Amino acid sequence: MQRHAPARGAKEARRGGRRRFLAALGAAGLAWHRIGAGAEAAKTHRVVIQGLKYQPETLRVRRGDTVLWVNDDPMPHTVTAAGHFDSRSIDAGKSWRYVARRAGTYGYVCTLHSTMRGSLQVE
Ligand SMILES: [Cu+2]
Repeated sequence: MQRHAPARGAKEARRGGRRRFLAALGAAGLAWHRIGAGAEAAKTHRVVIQGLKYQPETLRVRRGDTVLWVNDDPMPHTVTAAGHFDSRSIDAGKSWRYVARRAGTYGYVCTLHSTMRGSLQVE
């Protein structure tokens, strides 16, 4: 039993250290949030689907940003870049979000309406 006392002490010390580490991490996170509020913070971009068109047709985002396609048409559409991303059917009034993780230019189409084309540029 006596052997457990120092062990518990060490464990508590470790726990204390961990608490301090987490507190430091929290402070750093807050600082980062403040600095990043302008240029670096991930953004959400909106593309409205209306009148059989993606608006805007071409969108440029940064890696980590989210793109939200909102279907304002009375029929379903898709956002499909073969081999990269595919919303599948987005019903009227619904939306689909995609987090752009890889840099590149991705042309996409609506598989239900061949005239609908858009482009997502990820930097
Ligand atoms: Cu469509």
